[in-house]
Amino acid sequence: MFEQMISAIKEYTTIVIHRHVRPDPDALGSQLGLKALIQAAYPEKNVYAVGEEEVSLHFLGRMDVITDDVYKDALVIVCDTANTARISDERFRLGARLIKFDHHPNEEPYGDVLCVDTSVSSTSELVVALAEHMPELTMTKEASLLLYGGIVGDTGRFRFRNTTAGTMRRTALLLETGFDSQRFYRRLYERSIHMIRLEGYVLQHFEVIDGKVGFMRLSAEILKRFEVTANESSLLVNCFADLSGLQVWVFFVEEANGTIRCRLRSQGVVINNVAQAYGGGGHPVAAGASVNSWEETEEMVAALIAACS
Ligand SMILES: [Mn+2]
Repeated sequence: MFEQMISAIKEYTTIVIHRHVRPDPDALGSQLGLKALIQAAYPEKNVYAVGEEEVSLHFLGRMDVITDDVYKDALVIVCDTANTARISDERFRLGARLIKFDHHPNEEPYGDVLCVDTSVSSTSELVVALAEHMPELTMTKEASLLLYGGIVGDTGRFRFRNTTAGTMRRTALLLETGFDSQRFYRRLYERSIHMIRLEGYVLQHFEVIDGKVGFMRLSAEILKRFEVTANESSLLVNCFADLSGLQVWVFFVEEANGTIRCRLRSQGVVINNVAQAYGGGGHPVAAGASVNSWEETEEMVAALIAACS
């Protein structure tokens, strides 16, 4: 399955690598890891990584800024992106040849060459598999950290079902380069003291009804006191999810414009219908809506209690 991709990498002098919008560690890890491997093997080639920047993941690497004419006679590889609508930087169409390189179900088979394998944990793992089939690509410390980051991200630190024996074997190849995995974890999980203090506050003050329905209300005043923005506080939505017996929970955050953002989560009970009743939506077990008053948040909690009974 890698043959066409391998010959394309050998053939083209200019290679532009894309990935999906709002990148996660796997999108950036596979994109920048693949770039590092190709560049190390072929110093004479021009290899670029493009797309919008994600500030919280800057430590993984930064994007290249290129002009449209670079795409002329270029090979374009799109990592970790199931459908064209999610590709960051729509110039991916300007190249001479397009490769889809991904691990998601192949819903939209775009491109001239499709290199899609749903059996791997992540696109970063797929990059390691590619390197196993292409002796020219020797694993480097730099690429290892990036690819390890992607695998860690998509497997939830080797906890999710997608972690296979193959994942562990390929991860071992990365660890053998001796890169600093501790430094990586430190950067990935480091947070400001404001966020840690706010988490302490949330853990002290969230409420639980019948042991099943949890909720937290964060007013603009509290956010101001802890010096955390409404957006940043959304990272705490799962901070009490492991509570024994908890079935559904909702995180209410007052935004700068006075509306209250409601983030609903569930261990299995369908809750997106509750979000829909307030003009929101989402997945069956992770949904969101916005309301205009704290009274409405009480109604929403009542609706969640009803959904659990
Ligand atoms: Mn992925």
